[in-house]
Amino acid sequence: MLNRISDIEKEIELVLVRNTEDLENFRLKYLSKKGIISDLFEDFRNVAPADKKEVGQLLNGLKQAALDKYNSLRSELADTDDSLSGIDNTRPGYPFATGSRHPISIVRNEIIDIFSRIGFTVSEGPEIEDDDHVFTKLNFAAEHPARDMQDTFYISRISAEDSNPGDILLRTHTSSVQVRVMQGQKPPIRTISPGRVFRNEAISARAHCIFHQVEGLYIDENVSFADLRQTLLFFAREMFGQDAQIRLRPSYFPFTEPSAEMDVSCSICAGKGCNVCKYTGWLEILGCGMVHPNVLEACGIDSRKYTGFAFGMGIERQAMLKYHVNDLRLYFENDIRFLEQFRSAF
Ligand code: 2NM
Repeated sequence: MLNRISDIEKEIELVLVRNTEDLENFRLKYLSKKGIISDLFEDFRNVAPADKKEVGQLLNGLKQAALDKYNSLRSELADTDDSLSGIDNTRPGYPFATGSRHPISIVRNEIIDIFSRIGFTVSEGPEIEDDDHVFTKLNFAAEHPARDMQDTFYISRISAEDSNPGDILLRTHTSSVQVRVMQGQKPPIRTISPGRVFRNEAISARAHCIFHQVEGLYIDENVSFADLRQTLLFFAREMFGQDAQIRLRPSYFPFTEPSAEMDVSCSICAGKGCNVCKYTGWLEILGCGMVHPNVLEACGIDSRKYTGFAFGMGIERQAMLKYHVNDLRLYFENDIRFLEQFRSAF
């Protein structure tokens, strides 16, 4: 009897099941009323009284081992067999809560995409810059008001005597990146530089001390104002629709001559006049001009051989026009109720 019990115990340990049928066969063979263990309990009556205690313990142990084995086989099967787990594996999954891109990123990517299609590369540069790349090489006069502490965040100011490379500051525009491109590359140059810029301004619905720009630069032989106009018309139509009209108004920037500001016909009222365009029918979208010969020369480009045009735009402003956002601060607060509204392929 003792040998029989230990043989069965070993046999049970080795049992494997592939499906519910195997599992049921295991139960019938060992644990049912007509099963092996029941039979052993029948035989137990004939065991000599002196041995009853020892055999009884072993027999109870065997029964418990068989029950444990049964339960563990059952739960193993439940992982793969739906009818045992109670889980419906054919049910569609819950959708993942995916995020959405920030509107500034969406619009930046869109601008990059438009200019990439006509041969512009993307260049990047440092946000912490020096006075030379942000102002001096861009034809800003020594006393230009933009250099003032009121407008620019200075990190360290170096005395005028050792002014090379000069003060360290946060760039106020990404033209500094284009200075670096002109210094490092020979024309033809066709590049845009998207990035963050910093200006010491009081925060309001219309101004922020950090914002995003895309500036563009095109330099080659015989580049004309007509090239500038046609390039920016292409941009305006890709960005605001094929019906968009543009107009250029004379303006002034230290780094371009002549300079202009560009308006696009209001896409909301189709030029009829609404509160977005303040009843003018036009929206101001960017500044531009022919690169000043002083800038070309300062960056090592021969201004008798080459000409070029440049332009700059604020991404926040483009996004405001595109999405009818009326307060700049929404872009920086990261309130998900605002951000969740921007679902896009970009
Ligand atoms: C603007 C308007 C006009 C500009 C100029 C240059 C550079 F580096 F080539 F001189 N980059 N960007 C530029 C010209 C920027 O922003 C309103």
